[in-house]
Amino acid sequence: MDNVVDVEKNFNSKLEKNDFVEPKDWMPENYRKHLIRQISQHAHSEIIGMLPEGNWISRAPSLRSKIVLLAKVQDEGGHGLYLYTAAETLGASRDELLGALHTGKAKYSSIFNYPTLTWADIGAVGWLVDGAAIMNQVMLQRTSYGPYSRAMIRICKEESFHQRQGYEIMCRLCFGTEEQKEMAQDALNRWWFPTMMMFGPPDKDSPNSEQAIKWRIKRETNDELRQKFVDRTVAQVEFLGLTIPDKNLKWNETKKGYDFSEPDWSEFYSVIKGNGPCNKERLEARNKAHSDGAWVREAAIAYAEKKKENILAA
Ligand code: BYC
Repeated sequence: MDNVVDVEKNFNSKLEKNDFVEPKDWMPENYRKHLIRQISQHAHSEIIGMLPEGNWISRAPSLRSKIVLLAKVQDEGGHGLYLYTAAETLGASRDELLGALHTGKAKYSSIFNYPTLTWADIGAVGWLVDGAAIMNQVMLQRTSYGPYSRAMIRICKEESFHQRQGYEIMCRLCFGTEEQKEMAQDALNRWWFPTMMMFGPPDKDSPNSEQAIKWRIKRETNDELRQKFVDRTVAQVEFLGLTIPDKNLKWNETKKGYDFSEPDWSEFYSVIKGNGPCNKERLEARNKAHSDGAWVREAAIAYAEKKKENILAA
């Protein structure tokens, strides 16, 4: 058997060479725990993220928009499944992970604790929230853990479609009537700062970033990604003829990027502690969906057992 020094050397050399760490490879216990935390939070975000958008499936303004939204929400469920499966390769069980979500022990993205009040919010979520998610996930395609990276490659392809779905809604509203444009501006006003919070606290207050970068789990920091997001989004806002609700937003020629205001971090910490506008509602809906779906899980297990019996009997 390889000794500890050898396996650790092998692990470090994989990181140096930008090779993937795979489930059967030796890895430090804290690397494994860090990944389970991040991947499972990500999976929870995907399935909780189905709720604010699912809220509008029955009220979408046309058959076309209903079909597109339905497809998007189903994709999010699929993303959750890839990610739970990736976390399972690290030895965490699905029941354990879902248990932590359902009891409120596990975190999921702060953004999904805000309500979707109008159809324009569905546009803003697709455009801004999926846009921010892609910004983060593009770097995660190059994360050091193989199963997470592969899940991300597929997820990113689907997220690009989601971002366009949102931007298309915003275009229709902004080039429609005056009232529609006002609705779009109102949605932008409410979603801008919560979207900025999605990237996590500033680097100086981010306890996990430094180690995550060393292990190449994260390839860019929270602040770097937030800056990239703002720089890319401003032109999209200008095209729509809308205004970003930040009076400090200004092009900075020296840094070749925009200066902008920090979100209210006390609001962020309050939301992730469970005190956002919709935390309670989201957890109740998730718990209900889980218990309502118990018969499906039981039926799937019974079917798999029967199939196994038939194979053994053949
Ligand atoms: N919300 O040290 P930090 C999506 C927590 S959804 C809640 O910087 P890290 C989508 C953080 O967990 C996108 N909690 O942490 C789905 C940590 O707490 P713990 C989801 C947050 O991990 C449907 C503490 O704050 N994407 O795609 O280095 C429809 C300190 O933070 C948040 C992912 O999950 C937050 N916003 O960096 C549409 C991507 N931010 O665990 C779209 C994968 C921070 O120590 N995750 N916290 O108790 C990541 O890249 C990183 O985990 C984060 C945070 C950038 C989110």
